[in-house]
Amino acid sequence: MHGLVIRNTGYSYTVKSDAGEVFDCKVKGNFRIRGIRTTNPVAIGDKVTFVPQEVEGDIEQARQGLITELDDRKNYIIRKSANLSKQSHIIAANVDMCFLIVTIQQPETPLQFIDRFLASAEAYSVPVTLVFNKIDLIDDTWKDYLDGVINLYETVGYPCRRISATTGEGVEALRADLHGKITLLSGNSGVGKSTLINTLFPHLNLRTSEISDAYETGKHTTTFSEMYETGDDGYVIDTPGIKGFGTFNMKKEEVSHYFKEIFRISADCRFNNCTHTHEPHCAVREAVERHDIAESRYNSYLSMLEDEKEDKYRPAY
Ligand SMILES: Nc1nc2c(ncn2[C@@H]2O[C@H](COP(=O)(O)OP(=O)(O)OP(=O)(O)O)[C@@H](O)[C@H]2O)c(=O)[nH]1
Ligand SMILES: [Mg+2]
Ligand SMILES: [Zn+2]
Repeated sequence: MHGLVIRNTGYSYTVKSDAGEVFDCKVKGNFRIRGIRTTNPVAIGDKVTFVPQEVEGDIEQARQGLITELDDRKNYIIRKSANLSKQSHIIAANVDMCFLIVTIQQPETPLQFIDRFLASAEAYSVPVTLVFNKIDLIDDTWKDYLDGVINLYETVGYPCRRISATTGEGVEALRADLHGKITLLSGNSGVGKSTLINTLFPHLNLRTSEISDAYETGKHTTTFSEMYETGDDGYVIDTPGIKGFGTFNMKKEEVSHYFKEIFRISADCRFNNCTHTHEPHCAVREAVERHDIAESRYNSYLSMLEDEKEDKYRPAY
């Protein structure tokens, strides 16, 4: 049989067959995907072939199956796994677009985290919308900063939205984007991914919890990924919050291709293999000096070049 992985609990996968039946599947013993070492050989959004298993006795038990094959992926979002530095984690496969949920306060999302996520999505040309949540918490001191960050990413070429998942402000405007699409929601823990899904689809009633007072960080409330039908042939994928975003398997010379504005300007560098670090007549560094390229974006770019040198995962991102 053939189906779609709609839930990943870490040790089993829920697969919805093409006929609409749901199976609880394991992955066949030594099943490995081509060359990539991942903590999850099968990811949410994967299309798979599976063999239904007979479960003796208990007819109440969920239907079971064994995943034997994985369809080629249209795309995937991958990051370096937090504790196993040589391993990667596929956040989701075959998505049409991403909402990266970010907050300026409670918790504060580092710009470098945003840039790393954007670059990884760019590798497969997956469109990303930056959804700035918790705007109800923004006071005068933070308003200018929020405006500046939004201006930065809109200038680079990413749509930005301002919402409050709790008051509902701006949320309805997102619904049209979701229409007929598979949308991945990602971001740090506590930014309000599950709350946003609840506001859009109240019947789902997903678990959420307050961020910790002491550290203003999320509590990793969502522990596995799940896809929910939006009722118009679309799905939203809720995922566990991620702390850092180590990039995975990116060639040094590719990194600049994934920063839209750096890539555009690099056409004017004197050397066509310019790494924009030390070379003379580097149009990118000149643009940084003129403030045509934001220093934060350039620093993120440099940090990703460093990633490729180091094996270690650095949790600061
Ligand atoms: N003030 C305010 N609080 C919000 C908003 N959106 C979410 N929250 C609160 O933020 C906390 C965390 O929300 P969650 O939806 O659990 O966050 P999450 O991104 O799903 O977190 P993980 O599942 O841990 O990755 C909850 O207490 C929410 O009520 C918002 O727009 N404004
Ligand atoms: Mg959650
Ligand atoms: Zn250059």
